Amino acid sequence: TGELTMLRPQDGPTRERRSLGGLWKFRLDAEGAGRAEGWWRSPLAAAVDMPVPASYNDIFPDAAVRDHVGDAWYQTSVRVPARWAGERVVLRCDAATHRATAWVNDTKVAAHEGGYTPFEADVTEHLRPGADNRVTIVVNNELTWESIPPGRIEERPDGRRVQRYFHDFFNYAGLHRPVWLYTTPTAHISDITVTTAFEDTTGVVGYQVDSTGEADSVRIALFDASGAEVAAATGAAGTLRVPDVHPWAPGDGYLYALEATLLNTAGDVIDSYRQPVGVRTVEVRGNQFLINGTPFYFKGFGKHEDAAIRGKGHDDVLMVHDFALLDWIGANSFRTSHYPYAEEVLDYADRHGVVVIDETAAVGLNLNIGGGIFNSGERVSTFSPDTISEDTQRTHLQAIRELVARDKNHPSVVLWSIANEPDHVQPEARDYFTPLAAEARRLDPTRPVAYVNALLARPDQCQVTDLFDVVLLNRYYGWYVGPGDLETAETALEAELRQWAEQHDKPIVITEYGADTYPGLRSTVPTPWTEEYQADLLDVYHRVFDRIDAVVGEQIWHFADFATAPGVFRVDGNKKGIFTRERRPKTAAFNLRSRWRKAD
Ligand code: GCB
Repeated sequence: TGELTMLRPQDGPTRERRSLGGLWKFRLDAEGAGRAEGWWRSPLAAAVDMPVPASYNDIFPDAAVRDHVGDAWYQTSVRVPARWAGERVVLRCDAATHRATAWVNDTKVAAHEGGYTPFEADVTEHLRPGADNRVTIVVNNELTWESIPPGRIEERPDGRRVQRYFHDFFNYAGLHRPVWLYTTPTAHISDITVTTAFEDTTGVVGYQVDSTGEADSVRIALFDASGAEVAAATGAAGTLRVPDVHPWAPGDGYLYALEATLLNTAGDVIDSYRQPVGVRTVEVRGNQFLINGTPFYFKGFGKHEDAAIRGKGHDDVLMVHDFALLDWIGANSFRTSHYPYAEEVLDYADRHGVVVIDETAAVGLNLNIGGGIFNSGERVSTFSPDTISEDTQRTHLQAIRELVARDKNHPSVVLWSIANEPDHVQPEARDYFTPLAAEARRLDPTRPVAYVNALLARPDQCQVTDLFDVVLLNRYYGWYVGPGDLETAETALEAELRQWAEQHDKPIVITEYGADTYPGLRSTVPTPWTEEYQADLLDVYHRVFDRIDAVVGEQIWHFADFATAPGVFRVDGNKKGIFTRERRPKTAAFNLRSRWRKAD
């Protein structure tokens, strides 16, 4: 089909995985010598140990590592079982931020742009089963006008290169997610696409299985959560019907398993893959957001993949804990602000019935936030051949394609967010976003598409809202606008939301609102940065939301405190968390818990 295929590696009767997690050799290469000298050809010299997965930035007490700009080399040596000979072997990297090139032994096998989606390469010809093999990955963290997210590199008089960017989280880099070697048979299943619907109480599961190589037929079986077969079919594409289906629903992460089996003419199994399936529908109707035909109200947070020491490295410990906190506080959803999260996170959301707004890494496409570029007061045109251009748009388009290809089968994902707070006031924004919105819809006609609107654009100023299905708003009345004055915040917020509701017949989700809060700072009178101020500000917003029908969701900024680039607006990072970076609750957490856990 020419589309991207991103089936996750899995173990099974015909497949085997090997995680390459652990300590790799690591070396920074600010001068870019390694590419010229061919560092992949031999054991990496002058290397230190680096854990994978993790960001490399905070592992050492060393500003040169933390603030490094340029290439960083990772290398490991791996032996895989001799029985892998004859199988197709694939190297897969779940994320390398922001781009990478990979070699197996002396051969370059892959290059990929984009820090939060996977890439892989067939390495059958280059990997010697049973012998020692070198796997080398060079990761580059530079952000430019062509990358998503964008950025620019400044040179200091002493020749140092400094990375600047237009988004509010630290530019962590490295191998953030697992790296795998895995096998498939030569003829194998390359992709599966599932769509779901209902006819009364019957679930209708549409499927398409793509495969490569010689195979005679495809057999499909659908199992319920107890392992009982509930439907079966033959053929690479078709429809399964499940009487008395158990729907996937918020709070009820019920999953079926669709097993696809490739068979040869003799009826032998060639390949087999199990795809989890949640049967649910998503629909925008007027100003309502419906899941399974029932109005849904989003309660939750914008999050980050962020923690002390490991940075953006995926960690099951933190993941399970974060989901436990979401449950404790009564949240039913989150947004993957501001990039696609690890697939482990979406799997977990699927299994636990947590609803996800899935976002690309297109953040910071606005050069006029915060008083112009880097608070210089200088007004710049966001969209121009020298800034956000057709080249940026091309990278952005690819980011959307990879997001949808990777996440299309997750029932938890109910909405695509293709950008956070881009410039949507300049008329060029329309030309920029029209093809992007169209491509997202073409790739996935089953989910609504949105972008996140920043506080600078009122409904009559925004150039792009009508291109999208849902209005997502980030608002900071009482914080960036009128800090300390919650009375004005309440009136201004309500007036603006009413304006949105009148001008667009679409559901509105407030995807950001909040206040920086230094834990332990208390006050009897409204004082920004105190725990009371954060709690009071949220109460004000909630009163307003409850008065406006079109508001169908509240996602607070932010779940937990997180690291940012240094700046006078930040105290060792962004402190808008309801939890600290160590996941301790601030005062507002208890207010939220009583609001969100009370019966609807
Ligand atoms: C925003 C951005 C988010 C920032 C937040 C803030 O509008 O979307 O990335 O962290 O504001 O705290 O300033």
